[in-house]
Amino acid sequence: MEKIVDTHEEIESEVIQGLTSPQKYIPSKYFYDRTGSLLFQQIMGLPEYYLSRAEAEIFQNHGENLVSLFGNAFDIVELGAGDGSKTGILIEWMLKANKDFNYIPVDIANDAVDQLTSQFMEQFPGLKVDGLTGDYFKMLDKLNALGNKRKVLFFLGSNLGNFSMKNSLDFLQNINAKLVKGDLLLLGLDLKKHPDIILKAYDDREGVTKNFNLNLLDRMNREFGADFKRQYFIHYPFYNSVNGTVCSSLVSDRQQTVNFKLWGNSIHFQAWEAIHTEISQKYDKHAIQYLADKSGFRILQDFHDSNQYFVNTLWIKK
Ligand code: AVI
Repeated sequence: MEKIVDTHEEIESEVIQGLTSPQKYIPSKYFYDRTGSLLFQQIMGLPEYYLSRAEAEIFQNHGENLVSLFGNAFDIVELGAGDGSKTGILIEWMLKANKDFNYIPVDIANDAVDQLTSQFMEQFPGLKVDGLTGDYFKMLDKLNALGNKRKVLFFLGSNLGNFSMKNSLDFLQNINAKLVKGDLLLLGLDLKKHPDIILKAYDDREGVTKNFNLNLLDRMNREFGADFKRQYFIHYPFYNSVNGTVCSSLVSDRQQTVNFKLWGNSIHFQAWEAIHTEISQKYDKHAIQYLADKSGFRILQDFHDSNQYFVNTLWIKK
């Protein structure tokens, strides 16, 4: 398994840059240390977090039809594979249909890739799994080395939604540039729906999402010797129904100074100043068509769950 992980210095400089900018932020990819990945797995099972269930339902009900569009021989590259629970459903459909394929999971979380690789090798004997750990952008460069079978890229779970619209477009164009005509991209995207349903998915009753957000501060304490006090920060997600964006932040409930021992510097917070931590974009069909058009893909087919909460959209490189 190949690993191209961010170095401690890279993480530190990105975090410092974020916390010293006029509007403080921490990039959302830093959610996924060991604790954060476990918390995200818990989020996926929450009653309010409908996204994972909707996507699993799509794969159960439409998986046979969906994998029939992949052809007979291909490599599956899954970006942000996580715990692979939904992908397993598609793998079953592909094995049932006797497809000739390798599975290459890519994730920023090292543990997730290790665990997924051993889990899938046990669950699907004979399946060829070859995991990669690292930042998606760095990993895209590895695609060319995979050989000349058709590539089918998976980017599921509305992971694209954690990028701004501009970064999403850059990312999709970047993917497109690494593929050849006829390669496929399967995206899982969360759709616009009643704003209350969306907001609850990011503000669950048990407080797991709150812990997931606050774990960013614990991570700073663990890795950079910072002294964030999580009880002085409020988990604050809100949904903007105009642009379809859930914006999550941590709001300082008082004036305070946080010291970073390893970095030898401090960050000052005014009362009610926030750290922006994540956006989770919700889409409609016009936005999806726009992204496909602008990044050099054609939409082959869309698959929805019975509530029309979520879409798996299969694109082909033009
Ligand atoms: C991974 N990603 C698609 C999740 C989302 O819905 O934006 C991360 C998440 N953040 C809070 N809850 C889940």
